[in-house]
Amino acid sequence: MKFQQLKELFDLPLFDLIKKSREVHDANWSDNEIQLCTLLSIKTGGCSEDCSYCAQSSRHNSGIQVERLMEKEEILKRAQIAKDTGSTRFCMGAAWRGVRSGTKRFDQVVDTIRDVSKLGMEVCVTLGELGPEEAEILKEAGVTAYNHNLDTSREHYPNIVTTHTYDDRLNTIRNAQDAGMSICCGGILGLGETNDDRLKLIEVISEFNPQPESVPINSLMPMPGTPLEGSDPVTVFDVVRMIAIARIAVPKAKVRLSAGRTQISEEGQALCFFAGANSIFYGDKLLTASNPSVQKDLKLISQLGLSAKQPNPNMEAPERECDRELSPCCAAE
Ligand code: SAM
Ligand code: DTB
Ligand code: SF4
Repeated sequence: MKFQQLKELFDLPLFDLIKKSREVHDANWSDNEIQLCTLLSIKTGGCSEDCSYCAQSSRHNSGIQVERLMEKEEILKRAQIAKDTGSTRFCMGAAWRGVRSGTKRFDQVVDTIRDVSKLGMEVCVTLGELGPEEAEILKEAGVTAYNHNLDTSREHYPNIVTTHTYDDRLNTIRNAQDAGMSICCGGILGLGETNDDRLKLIEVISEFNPQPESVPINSLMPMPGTPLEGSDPVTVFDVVRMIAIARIAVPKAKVRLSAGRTQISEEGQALCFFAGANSIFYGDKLLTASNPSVQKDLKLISQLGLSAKQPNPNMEAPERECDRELSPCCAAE
């Protein structure tokens, strides 16, 4: 969707915006289900990149313990626990700039993915930059979706990260899509961005072809020792508005109410679900930061008369729409 259309929606009174997003939600998601995704940091800290929100950058003194790549057996144990507690997606994150085929650590991750994918959950990974070859290998190993966030607008991005560019992020997304993986791509609120930056992010994401399979909406969790530790908190209404806009712009995506839920009341989260969120990170830890407990989330879902989504291990990436002007995917035919 174009920026101007998004802006018109954004400028509506909140209830009018939610009315529209709810209509889109009901037309596409009549099931009242919430997807539960468990995150695991399989390689924590020591990252070369300087993302100013992130506790895992080696450039900040966040005080987190740097850890080596977790062994496959430990990851499999954690994945099984996630499945047993009702998660249908297991997301493994690594604090790396990216991965290269032929390296020991990439082979180890690929071997782990092969086994995790046999457990019957959707498998998501977020490992940083990918080339075409790495993307093919990950797809073949059983990755359902690749998470790679754009986080904010192209214009604001250099104020937040200087060690890689927006185009680097877009190239990775394209490589993952070309290899046939679904894309999970969203952003963070609270990076000092303007409302226009938020809308520009949604404009870019909604114009992917195919559109992303999921759109995580994170609120900055200000991590001690990072440049953004003293940032103003994001309000729940900012989150609701962003979710509603994402729901309208990317109707078939799971819109994930992501980092920052510990700061949102249950009533606030209910409003986020009403506005179009239908997925959460589930489990008391995100990557390094905290998240509501499993018991609390299950109780909230039940109190709202919603239910946890059932597994869908065979999910395939959506087809790319053929648009010769936008994407020359079939120009050679
Ligand atoms: N290194 C990989 C990358 O950058 O894509 C994967 C891990 S990275 C931690 C994944 C995402 O977590 C970031 O793109 C950002 O959206 C989110 N994130 C990281 N730190 C956060 C924080 N303090 N608050 C909210 N979201 C955060
Ligand atoms: C996403 O959009 N949010 C998740 C996941 N994708 C990898 C990560 C949130 C990280 C929150 C801060 C932390 O735990 O360090
Ligand atoms: Fe590294 Fe990813 Fe954190 Fe950036 S967001 S510092 S790339 S782990």
